Amino acid sequence: MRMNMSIFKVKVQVYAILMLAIVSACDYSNRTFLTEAALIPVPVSVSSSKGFFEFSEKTNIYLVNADLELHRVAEFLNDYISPSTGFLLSVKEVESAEDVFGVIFVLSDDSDFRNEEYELRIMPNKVVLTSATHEGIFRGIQTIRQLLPASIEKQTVQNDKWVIPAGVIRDYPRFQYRGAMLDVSRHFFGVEDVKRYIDYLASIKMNRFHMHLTDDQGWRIEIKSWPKLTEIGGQTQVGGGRGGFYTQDEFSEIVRYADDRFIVVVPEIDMPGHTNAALASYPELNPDGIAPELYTGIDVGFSTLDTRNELTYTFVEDVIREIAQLTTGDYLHIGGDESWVTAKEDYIYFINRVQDIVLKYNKRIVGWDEIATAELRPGAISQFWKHEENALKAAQQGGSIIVSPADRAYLDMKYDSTTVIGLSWSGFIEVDRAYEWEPTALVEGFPEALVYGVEAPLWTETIETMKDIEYMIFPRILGIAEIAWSSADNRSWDEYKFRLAAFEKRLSAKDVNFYKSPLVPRK
Ligand code: TNX
Repeated sequence: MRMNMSIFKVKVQVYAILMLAIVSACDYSNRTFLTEAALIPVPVSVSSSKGFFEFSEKTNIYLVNADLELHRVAEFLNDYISPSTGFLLSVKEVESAEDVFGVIFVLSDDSDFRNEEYELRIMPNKVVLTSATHEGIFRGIQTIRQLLPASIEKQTVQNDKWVIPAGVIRDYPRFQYRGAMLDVSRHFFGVEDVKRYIDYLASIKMNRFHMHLTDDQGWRIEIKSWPKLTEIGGQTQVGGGRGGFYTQDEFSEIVRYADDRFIVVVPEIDMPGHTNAALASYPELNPDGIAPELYTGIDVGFSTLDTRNELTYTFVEDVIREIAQLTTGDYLHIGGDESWVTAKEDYIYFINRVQDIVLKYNKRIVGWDEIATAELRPGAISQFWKHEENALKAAQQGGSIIVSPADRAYLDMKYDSTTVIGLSWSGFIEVDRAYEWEPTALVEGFPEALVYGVEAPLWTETIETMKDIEYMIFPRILGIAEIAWSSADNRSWDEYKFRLAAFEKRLSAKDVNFYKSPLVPRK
């Protein structure tokens, strides 16, 4: 009997160990190998070796081939880790990575590196991050940040061991355009909120920030030649609240903040529809000379600029000129969606003329997929959100597309029927649905080479606060970032969901509000 009991005990122990092994095989939180780190987006290649690198207050950051810009980029590592570690790493210039121990950033002239590509070699005595560009170093710093324990995201000093597992990561993006949009018209969000949004994009290696600056409910960017756009058109928002707008100085501050993080701002002036705020500001833009009331509801498709009035083009050119001067990036987004009260031929006439104005100011045209019903000008990019026939029309004209499928990538859609905020016109989008799709396979017959990138839009009819923003974007935006960055064969939901479970600890440590999906296997 005694004998049997002890065999039984041993069996129980063996089962317990086995169970533990199975459970922990799915738990990324205490991983000791680099290949098991819960990185999002998942890198192109990762290999593990023995040991760890440990950060301490004595760790230095060494720069090889330093310039001012590399110094600036290096300080991001301090910015990210100082609050929780209490360390302020000194930054020093050296000739080579050979004889020093610590964190080493190498700006390499190796032409084998693609744009944004980086290599991270982690050894027990040094971490060497190499790239041919400052941008690549910046992306690599995001990886270092994610390799540290989740508590690195806390804003007070933590008593933790700041170790990262040894090995090598080689990494570069799949798509050139990896972005998210924020609608600041339906509800206005101030500069601090926008900066926070930009920080979120930077942390997951996104490089484009699309700002939906104008719509029926509000004009949010100061235009010096047409001041009433914001004086009147910026006064309110959905629900009748205070609204607001960015002065040109504030907008420039946003552009600079994004540039500093290697994120290009894509400004959108939506036209000829979605223009009630402009029409309410200037009676002369209306065919009958009478301004409509400001609008605080959430209907779409009821407003249009007068496409056959020359004053409209004076207005559009003034706006485009000022916006073009304020932005450092290549793009100018002209909207073009849901112009349901513009006659088809007027719409085409308008989009063609506006494209020429954009080109006159040396910007690249971007517009919602409807713009492909007009004659796309060279370099024009159509943003596929809904109409497959428009994506194909763009391709026939040699135009590339950014993919933002409304039933996969729209961050304003409810997760399920119980989600309190959000819309559901394109269905519910659970976290797996936002992750399990392939950008080049959305439209049958669409040439893969013309897919320029991936973007997740956040429309804000029902989104009023930063906490609301966080709840709708997290965690779905992580999946979109991975689709945009990582190679298709490195992705599967069944593996990703465990990385997501680990990543949630980072979001919690950062005090980010997020949707706790029942599909995520947290413990
Ligand atoms: C459609 S997507 C719109 C927006 C709305 C959004 C709400 C697109 C190009 N237009 O005006 O805000 O649906 O989900």
